[in-house]
Parts: sequence; structure tokens; C-alpha cells
Amino acid sequence: MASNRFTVLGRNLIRYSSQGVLPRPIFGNFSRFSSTSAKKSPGTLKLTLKGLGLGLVLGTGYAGYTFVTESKPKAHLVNEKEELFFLDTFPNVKITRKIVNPADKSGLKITLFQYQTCPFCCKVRAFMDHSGLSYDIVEVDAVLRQDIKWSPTKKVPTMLIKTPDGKYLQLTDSSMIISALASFLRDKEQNITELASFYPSISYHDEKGKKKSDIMNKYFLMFKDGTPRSISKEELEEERKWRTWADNHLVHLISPNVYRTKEEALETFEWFSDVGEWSEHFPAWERNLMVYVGAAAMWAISKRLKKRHELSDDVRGHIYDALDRWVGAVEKKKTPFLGGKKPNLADLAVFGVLSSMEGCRAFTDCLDNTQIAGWFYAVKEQIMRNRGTVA
Ligand SMILES: N[C@@H](CCC(=O)N[C@@H](CS)C(=O)NCC(=O)O)C(=O)O
Repeated sequence: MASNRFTVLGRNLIRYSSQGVLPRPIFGNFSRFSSTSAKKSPGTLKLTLKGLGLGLVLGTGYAGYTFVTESKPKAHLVNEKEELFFLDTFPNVKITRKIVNPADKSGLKITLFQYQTCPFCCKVRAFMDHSGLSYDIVEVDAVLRQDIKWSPTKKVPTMLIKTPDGKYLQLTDSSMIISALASFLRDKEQNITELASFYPSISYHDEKGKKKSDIMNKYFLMFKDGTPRSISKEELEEERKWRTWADNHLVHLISPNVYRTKEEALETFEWFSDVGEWSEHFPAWERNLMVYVGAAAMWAISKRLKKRHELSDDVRGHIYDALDRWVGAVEKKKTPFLGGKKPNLADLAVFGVLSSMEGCRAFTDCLDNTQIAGWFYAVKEQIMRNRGTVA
């Protein structure tokens, strides 16, 4: 079996591999898809439904990611794995932006489907820009989400990568995307489809009997010829620990902080609109609906999220504590980054999550009340140095 050639530090892969859970490369067994139809102008009923649905969509979107990333006990593993998903043809979507880096030697043709300020999407972009990759961006409309209709998971970030046989392989989940691409960039001889197959999606029933799924090994890098001597086991473990912390802890502090009050929620959505160029990409009515209804919905939802994650009313205090912990871990290394002289995947994950609130009052407060600024802007500088330009 192909997986025998790969080593991964930790027991997960070996355990799942021995249970026969790891998929073999599944060429020839791909799901088929007919591409999305062109956008139509919405009718009155549709407009009304959109208005009513917006709060719910934004709410469930943000609440959804927090729910998925929660590490609850997994009551019952159904042990169903989902096959890799491929499209035969590229979907009928508008490319919003092209990032071009002439120094990119990866040979990968990547399209990222995203919301500009989603923390998980910011994490993926931080990694891709730091790696100097060229890629196309599709800014997904958070209301209709037409551009990801083709996707079985209906979440962002999601990615399509062109395979040598001309199909499009879908990668989902920010941490899986980063691990699979990072593994590929270490050894471009590896096949991206085969690499993706080492991150199987496994379903389980939670304690309430609800079917959920998660991606195995998503914090693990896959090394074809064993762990490179240049990295120690401890370094890899530490990197995984903080990547997990970024997804399971830090990210849950963002919504309660950026939507803390009605005014902050509105400011935050105005900033989303600016950086996501909503005025450019969406009609005015839709942009305004997204800003006003979105801000109101998220202000309300953030209260529920605060309870779910057992945060006190002093939500700023929680994020300051988290950042103090992170800065403490970096300082202990006595190097500019957790990864040493260069940011590692944990630096990029923490940076990515934080950059999702860079234009918010909560971020300015973090700069004023913690020591995060030095590290944050040092990572940003490294990313800016490596990244391609908008074509
Ligand atoms: N674990 C996933 C979480 C992704 C996620 O929940 N994304 C949100 C947006 S921030 C989403 O797409 N929610 C569904 C929706 O918007 O309908 C990851 O790391 O990529």
C-alpha cells in the first residue's frame, strides 16, 4: 500500500492505516459533477428569501466553523471515509483575483475559494503567500454561496488543484490544505492526489447522535523518505501543538471580540466590505444587506459563542491572555519566530487567524495591551517579501 512509504511523526496515521482507514489513491473512481449554471438576476421572492436567510447564513457559517473545530469527545466513530472529490471541468465561476509569483516553481495550478476575512481562509493565504505560490482567488458570496455549489462540503476555504490528467482535485479544511501543500513543497516529486489521500475525512456520531466529520492527520506533514534530519521530532510536535491551539482556542476568541458591541460589529462588517471589495463584487443592495444584517446577526450570535466557549464578559481579557501565552512561547525560543529565524506553520497559523481581525478595534486593543506587535509585523514582513503580486 502506498502509505507504507510515508512516515508521519505520531501514532495517528499508523493507527488508522492499520485499520485500513487510509484510502488508496483512487484514480478512476471519482465523483462527477456538472458545472454550476451562470448567475441569474434574483426575483422578488428570491430577494426576500435572501434577506431572511442572510442572518442565518452568516450566523450558521461562523457558528459552523466554531462547532466543527470544537474538540468534543467523539462518542461513536462511524468509520465511514469520504473519497477524494474531483471535478472533470472547472466550475463556472468568476476569478476575483490572480496572485502571480514568477518565482513559483511548484507547477501547481491552484484556485482558492474563500471569504477574505474568514480566519481559516486568512491562515491558508498566509501560508500560500509565505510559500511564494501563485494562485487564483474566488471571493465567495457569503449570502448565496453560488460559487461553491459544486462542493460537497459547502465551506470555505476550499481549493481546486489541477491534476496532471486535467481534472480538479478538491482540498478542504484549512489545516489539511496547509499540511498537504507543505508536504508537497518539501518534495515536489510527490503526487498531490496521493498526498491528499493521507488526510481522509472520517465521520462519527457525536454525543447527541449527530453525524459529524473530521479530517485525520490534518496537522501532520507527510515525508516520503522519513523525517528530514533538519527538523527534530520535538520541533514538529511543538508546531502541531500550536497549530491545533490556533484552530481550537485562538479562533474562538475572534467573534466574541470583533462583534463585542453593536458598534464594533458594524465597524467590523464595514471593514469586511472594504477588504473583501464587496462594493465591487456584489450589487449595492446585497452589500448593504450583508453589512447591516450580518452585523446584527453576528452581534447576537457572538453572545452565544461566548457562552459556548465559556468566556466571561471580559472577552478582551481572554484574547490578551491567549496572545501573552503565544508571545511567551516565542520568547522562550529566543528567536524571532516559533520556527526560529523563519516562521513555521504554527507562526503562520497564529498570524493568519489574527490577521482576520487586523482592521478591527479588537486588533488595535491587542496591539496596545499585549506584546504581539513585534512578532506579528515580523511575520507579515516575511510574507510580504515572499508573496506574489496581484495581476
Ligand atoms: N475546519 C474548517 C472550518 C471552515 C469553516 O467553518 N468555514 C466557515 C467560514 S469561516 C464556513 O464556510 N462556514 C459555512 C458557511 O459559511 O456556510 C477549516 O479549518 O477550514
